[in-house]
Amino acid sequence: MKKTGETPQFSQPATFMRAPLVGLDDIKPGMTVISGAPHSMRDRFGERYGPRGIRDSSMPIADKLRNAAEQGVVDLSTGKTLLPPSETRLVDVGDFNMYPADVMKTTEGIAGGVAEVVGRGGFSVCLGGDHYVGYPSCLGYTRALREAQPNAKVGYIHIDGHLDFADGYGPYGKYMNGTNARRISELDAIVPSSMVFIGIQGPCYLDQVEDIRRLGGTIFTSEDIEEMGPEAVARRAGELAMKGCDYIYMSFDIDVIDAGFSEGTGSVTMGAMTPRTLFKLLGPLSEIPIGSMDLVETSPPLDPTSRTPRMAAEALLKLIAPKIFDIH
Ligand SMILES: [Mn+2]
Repeated sequence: MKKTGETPQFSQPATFMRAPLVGLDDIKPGMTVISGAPHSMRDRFGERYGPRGIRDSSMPIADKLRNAAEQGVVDLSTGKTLLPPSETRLVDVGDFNMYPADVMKTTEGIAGGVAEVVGRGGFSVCLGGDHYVGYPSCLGYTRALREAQPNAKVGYIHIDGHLDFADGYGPYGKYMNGTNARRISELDAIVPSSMVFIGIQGPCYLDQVEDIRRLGGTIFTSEDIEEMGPEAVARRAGELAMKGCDYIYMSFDIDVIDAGFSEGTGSVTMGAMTPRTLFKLLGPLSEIPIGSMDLVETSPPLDPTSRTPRMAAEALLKLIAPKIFDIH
């Protein structure tokens, strides 16, 4: 983002979009704050390398923008020009404390870190890690929010190939990457009837579908997106998630994209959304009042082409562009 001198993309420590690496005390209200939660417990493994991989894959994008910074870049589909602002609105605080053999301690590491970011007025973007990370990230967000506004209500948007609404999962128990949305539904600030699931693909566990419907939540499958169009789904999801709520928390699992495009993820989906459709969905979603978010399940070791972390970086940039660029 900032001009960092003449360095090629493989040079210098990787931060997201070459954002300055800062401490928590440097966060100013309105900043977009990238953090990492390199946690993974099962499946094909490797999601713990997600934060590092996404940061790495964002470097060539940052350099492309840096080289164009004088005049900015233009999005020909919208006619809008993106210009990096004179003072950066994007920072990277590195990774939160992880305890690979103690999931509850890791939970507090992430929740405590996100609460610090949000408490200082930052828009928190926590990079996973497997999808369990979504729960502690949302826990930290609602904790800090409720400290400032004790009655704040939060809706939830879950972009994912899967529902992740199990109460427990075999030997992994209640705190793993299949129970995260359920744990979020139990938080005081969350309004379960304002939980919206987008991009669900393939067979789902019947009890999870029934539980979500019983609570009043909404599910848009990848087929719904094809039929209704991604823009319409995004707008409807924004309305549903804001119903009776002040803000939205967003949890974004990269496995919402078809495995043909991004195989580097723990639980692949076949016949799912294309990147083009996803980007059309993210445009309108970038304009709704999301309070904080996570981006999870990127597993760089499973993708020798690095397409998956690159996809994650580009998708995230699409979502946060209105916050970090001057748009004309
Ligand atoms: Mn998931």
